[in-house]
Amino acid sequence: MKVSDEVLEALQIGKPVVALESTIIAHGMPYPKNVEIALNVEDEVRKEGAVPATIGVINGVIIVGMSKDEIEYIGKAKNVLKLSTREIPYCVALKMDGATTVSATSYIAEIAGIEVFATGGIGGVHRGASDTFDISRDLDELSERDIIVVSAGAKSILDLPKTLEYLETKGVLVLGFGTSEFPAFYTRKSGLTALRVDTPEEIASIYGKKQSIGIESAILVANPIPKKYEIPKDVVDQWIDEAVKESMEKGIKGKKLTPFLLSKIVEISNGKALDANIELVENNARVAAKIAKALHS
Ligand code: PSU
Ligand code: MN
Repeated sequence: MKVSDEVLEALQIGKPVVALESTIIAHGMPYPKNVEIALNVEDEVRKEGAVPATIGVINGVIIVGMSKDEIEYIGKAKNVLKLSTREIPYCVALKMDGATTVSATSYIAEIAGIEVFATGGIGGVHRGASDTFDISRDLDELSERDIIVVSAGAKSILDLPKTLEYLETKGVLVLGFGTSEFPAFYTRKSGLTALRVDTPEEIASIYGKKQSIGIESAILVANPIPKKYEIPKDVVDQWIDEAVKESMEKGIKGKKLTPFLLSKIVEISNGKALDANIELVENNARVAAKIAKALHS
């Protein structure tokens, strides 16, 4: 594992660090916008006084704190594996390139000693999971990692009620940042609930208590997209229903399903979904940096 000098130094002197994933770069958004966004997200973390650590695998080396060139490479390269935790050893042993999902990023971040991780949306229980068994590794991984993950909730490409039930079963605490409603990515509304918190300090305090009580699962901070960038729920529902319908018609399954749906939604929305995605990821990065700072104060 290669930890960048900047991240290593920050961890050693107790400066706040925020982990960032690379699947969002390699499989979540189109090139070259993906690279531009990844670098902007890092800037947002820095502006808040924390150090970004984008995580991924290049030529079999796990990198914590990718450089600009490495981010450009992973955003552009073909044949980048989409890594959930179980595929990390395959990618490393065969010296391949890999982008880390929420599960793999959480695993590597915990080993590196990073406590806060910002992403866009987490994986979850897919619609139709009672037939397909398609439940993202993200959820089980979160139940085993001692980390705070900030996301804008989850997209309704998933079955959101089942996703929240599964998180409860697995013992993952779900906090709503400034809201008692679990947000649904492009839209602040889902009709589902989360426990409300209002400040990064409250989240830091809950994390500290969780550790001293000895509970080892993650805390999922659901941070709604800022109101001015929100897309009305009925509009989002139409895009997603259309994308899900096409995935079923084409028989898209397994690892390919989430990337297919993400790119389909961008296409159907004429890029509006991508603009909203950028805003919410940056917003999550800022909140994650604030939480990381609160942990160190
Ligand atoms: N959901 C999104 N955006 C994403 C992902 C999910 O709205 O970029 C990515 C994340 O990296 C997440 C992964 O960890 O997809 C989940 O993939 P799967 O459903 O195959 O487990
Ligand atoms: Mn899956």
